[in-house]
Amino acid sequence: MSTLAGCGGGEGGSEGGSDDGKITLGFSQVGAESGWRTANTKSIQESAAAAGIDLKFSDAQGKQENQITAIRSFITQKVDVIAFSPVVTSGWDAVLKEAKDADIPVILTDRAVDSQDTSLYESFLGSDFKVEGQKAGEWLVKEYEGKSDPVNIVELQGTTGSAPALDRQSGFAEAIAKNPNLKIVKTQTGDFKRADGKTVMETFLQSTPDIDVLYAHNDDMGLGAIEAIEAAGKKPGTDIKIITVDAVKDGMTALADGKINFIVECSPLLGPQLMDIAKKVHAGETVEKRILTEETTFTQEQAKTELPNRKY
Ligand code: GYE
Repeated sequence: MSTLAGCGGGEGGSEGGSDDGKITLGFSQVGAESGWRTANTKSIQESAAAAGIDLKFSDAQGKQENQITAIRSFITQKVDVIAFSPVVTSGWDAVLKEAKDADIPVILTDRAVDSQDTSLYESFLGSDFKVEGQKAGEWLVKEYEGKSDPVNIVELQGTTGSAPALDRQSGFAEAIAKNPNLKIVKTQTGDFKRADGKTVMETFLQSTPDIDVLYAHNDDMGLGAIEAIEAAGKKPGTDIKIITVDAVKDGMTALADGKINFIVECSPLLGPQLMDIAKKVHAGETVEKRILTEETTFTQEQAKTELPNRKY
């Protein structure tokens, strides 16, 4: 495996990678914004090694332009397969067309693109973020069933324009529409980062004294918000109910400790399936256009049981 920093770089290994018989996979990762992402990177790197795939890994540090540069560099290096987790949904058509013209199959991992031409990629492996948002909203609808007081919800959104932020927002909004007492009073991005979750929650707490519920699009932002809530002298999980998405170890610990109330799982362990798909597309086999990962949800009680087994 070779690691390309930042903008992709051009070093590393054999041209095309096929002279040693190994498949070369160029992978452009979003960055290292969350515990989920760290676990996802580890899964991809370990599974590539286990599958005997030569991985060229590039960290885009949260920037689309870095991902485009990395993909172009993979094309120039004539890798066998390109995979990437698109930071935002839009703006990929040109570079995907370049990969197609170079006859290099592309696999979308974790996040979707909004390209109309679906022949620009072979497969899309990852979660259904809309369903995740719905599960979060459905839990809340149940929680407030039969109660008539208004419920003030604040929302910490993921990276603006990213598939998980768009879909977790719309899925949640759809689900809570069943109870008109449930109202989102503030919504703002925290970029999927713990530090941003904390600062945005601080401003929410200052402007809105009567927050009942926080819905955070990932555990990290929820964990940052917990710090802000505690600093404001309130009890997370009790004074303010908290719902998050991901179920990484730190999130599950806060859930078991009663600081989070409900977590919707989103699995970062996409590596083994990705390597499998890469081998198949390289061999010219047809693969499913959409491959969904299986996920569950966790209550505080379930988190206590699950925590000792949690791998990430
Ligand atoms: O939920 C968040 C990460 O795209 C599913 O990105 C992924 C999201 C994940 O930063 O923690």
